[in-house]
Amino acid sequence: MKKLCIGIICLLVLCLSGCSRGAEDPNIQERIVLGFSQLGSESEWRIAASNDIRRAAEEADIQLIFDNAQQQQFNQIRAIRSFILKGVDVIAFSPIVEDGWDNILEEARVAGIPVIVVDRKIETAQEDLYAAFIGADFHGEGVRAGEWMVERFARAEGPIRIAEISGTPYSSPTIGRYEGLREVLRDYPQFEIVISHSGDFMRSKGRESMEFILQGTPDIDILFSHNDDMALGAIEIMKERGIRPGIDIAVVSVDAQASGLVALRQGQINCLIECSPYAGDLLMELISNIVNGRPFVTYTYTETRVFTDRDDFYALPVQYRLEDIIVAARIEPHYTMRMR
Ligand code: GYE
Repeated sequence: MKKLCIGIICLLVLCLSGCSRGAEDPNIQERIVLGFSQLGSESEWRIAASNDIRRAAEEADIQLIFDNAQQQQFNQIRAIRSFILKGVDVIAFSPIVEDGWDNILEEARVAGIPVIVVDRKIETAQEDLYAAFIGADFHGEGVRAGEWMVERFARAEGPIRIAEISGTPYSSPTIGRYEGLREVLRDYPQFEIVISHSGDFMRSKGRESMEFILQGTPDIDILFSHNDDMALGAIEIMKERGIRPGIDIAVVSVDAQASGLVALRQGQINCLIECSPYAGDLLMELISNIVNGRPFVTYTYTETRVFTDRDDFYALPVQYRLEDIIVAARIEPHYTMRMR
């Protein structure tokens, strides 16, 4: 009993001294608490993005409360509300669709919690409902896809028939990529977008979309897929039907994740527009600036490169580690030896 009492007293003393130290000494920073609402885990890109945020938070010593909304906007709203109730220092989220965020963001504002929009954009009449945005230029990605088509098919006789597998309806990457492509092709009437079907950014639905496209739309020259996963699903269907992806139908896709790069290497994808999921470090830096009252950049766009089947595979940027690509392609180890 005596030992227990001493133990409790020691614990109390420790607690009190810890609390007062933190409160009195301005040099001792409490850990920043970040509530992050991820929209789901639909694609290789998304998994890379979630992992990158976890890694970056740990390295920046930021406490992360991570929620996966499983592709449902109401789950995201519920998660953001729970972050507000917990009194986190900052909230970040990747919105599944563009609209419908005003009310919950107003709740965050009332609670005095800054919000950062990551990856996808939102549509709001009140831009000041969020502090900053980090993500890619989706419209620019669509433009680059169109530019590649124009260049590669420069000498082809029209009509050049394009099938599009788009991403999640009403999401900003879908809208941006859709519009960017059309903006370029407007000046080249020999290109015709003959069908556009949503595959929701998922491989399984990419398969379904391609099946649907092939059933009713003959003579496709180019497939434009809004992400790699759907392109890979579509490629499976093409092969099952005896169509050679990358030869009979040119394939252009966005993301340039490991399995996409493998398909590019294998000649099944002809052009990949990069969309980087690695925004974790930028996000943590932004958070630290915002929470500590330092100046910060309100709109940050990640870089976009274009990789084509005519590029040197070994000249890939450092973040695409050869090991990851090999794992994604399930290439036998002896093949690894021959690659370099
Ligand atoms: O292209 C796709 C993912 O929002 C940029 O979402 C992201 C997109 C990405 O599911 O693969």
